[in-house]
Amino acid sequence: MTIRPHDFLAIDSVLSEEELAIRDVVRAFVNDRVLPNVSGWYEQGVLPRELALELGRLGLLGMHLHGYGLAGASATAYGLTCLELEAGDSGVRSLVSVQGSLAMFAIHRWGSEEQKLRWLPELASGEAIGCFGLTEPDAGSDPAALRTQARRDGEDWILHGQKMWITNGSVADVAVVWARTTDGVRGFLVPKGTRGFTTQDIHHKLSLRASVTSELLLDDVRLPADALLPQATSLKGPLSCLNEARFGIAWGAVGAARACFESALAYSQERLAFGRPIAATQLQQAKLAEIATEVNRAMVLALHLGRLKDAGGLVPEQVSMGKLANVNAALSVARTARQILGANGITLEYPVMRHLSNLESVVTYEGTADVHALVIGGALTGHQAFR
Ligand code: TGC
Ligand code: FAD
Repeated sequence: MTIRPHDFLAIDSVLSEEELAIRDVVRAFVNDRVLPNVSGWYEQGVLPRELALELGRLGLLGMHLHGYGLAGASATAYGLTCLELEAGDSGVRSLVSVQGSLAMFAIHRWGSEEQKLRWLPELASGEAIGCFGLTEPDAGSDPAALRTQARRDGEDWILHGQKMWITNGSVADVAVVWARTTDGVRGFLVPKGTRGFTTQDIHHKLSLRASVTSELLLDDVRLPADALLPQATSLKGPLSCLNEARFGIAWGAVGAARACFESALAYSQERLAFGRPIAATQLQQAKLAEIATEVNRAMVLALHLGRLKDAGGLVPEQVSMGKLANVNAALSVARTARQILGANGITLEYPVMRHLSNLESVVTYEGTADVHALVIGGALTGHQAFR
């Protein structure tokens, strides 16, 4: 067997035909639809809404969930999808993560039958967009400190508070909002246009620019009794959803890293310095060897988590290890790749700086690197060090 630079550890040989087929469909979509446009979207700070419809047509929204017309794909197939989407841009993977793993998963796992029938098919098709409101201005890593309140008024609920940094916020047709009640943290489905519910986009971002990020403002929003997600009765509700999205990020980060590696490898062959390709120098080869190793190691880890999840044996602490390790690896790959590209590496002509910049959001959202280190530390020592 000969070495293939783009698949050094021959990972393709351990993927099933179905997994490879799904991977190839998503890769083709990213090549045709995302890569030719993403630098423009990034510069303008937009992500076209119709992308959700196209992703829906491919069956990628909520693809790992069962029933309600959803694909019921394996966790590994979902992971490969996140990888390929994030090789395009973290913002595109975020759209799919938030839709499928946060909004749809919350409804699928914790919703009533009526809520599932009302929202899941529309969200799967991309005709409706969902968002997930957990973080607040004063409660990020510590969602137990959230202040948004839900109080009863007869049969109705009244929601009051503010959510911050919410992906898809202003474009969402339904927001999953987590709020404090006298019975603990509960989840509510808030449709767009509900009186008292407004959104405001967060501008001037230098990271994840091809993604909508918003504030949600809830000013005594009146909701009927059936807006409550009946099965989620504590913080475990939203945290279980995060677990799903973090799994996708552990894979997605490999895609961002791979794109940076491939860009640096190609550039190193073309760029001449001192009369020869920089790829022929020992220093650049050492860098290429280091980042290729990181990409492959991250892939092996992601695949292992996928196989564990498909076998029903993945626990949140293992997901934390995957998210921590693979996002840190991707950041390191992106930084090294950017240096290989020299001055060209700081422009949008190449994908590397865009990925590097995106990864600063990815390392922060869905639990910061510190939070995941503390989750792992707690599992190792038996001592919780958060509080
Ligand atoms: P703690 O007492 O540990 O847990 C409360 C209850 O939740 C359960 N639990 C989990 N269940 C499933 N998956 C997980 N990962 C879970 N973590 C905890 C736990 O078993 C317990 O259940 P029960 O039955 O005993 O009540 O809670 P804590 O308040 O001490 O907090 C622990 C900590 C710090 C790990 C947690 O708060 C945390 O994960 N903080 C980080 C917050 C975070 O990640 N926010 C992300 C917001 S969404 C987002 O960023 C979207 S980005 C867009 C994109 O994905 O693209
Ligand atoms: P803080 O919690 O204030 O942390 C600040 C620093 O302190 C970090 O370095 C952190 O690691 C550290 N720290 C905190 N606690 C400890 C501790 N106990 N010990 C040591 N260090 C600690 N949220 C949503 O709910 N939905 C979304 O869709 C969503 N999308 C996002 C999109 C983007 C682009 C971004 C950037 C964020 C998004 N978020 C979303 C919010 C994200 O989940 C939070 O930013 C993240 O959880 C961290 O919270 P924070 O920013 O308030 O940081």
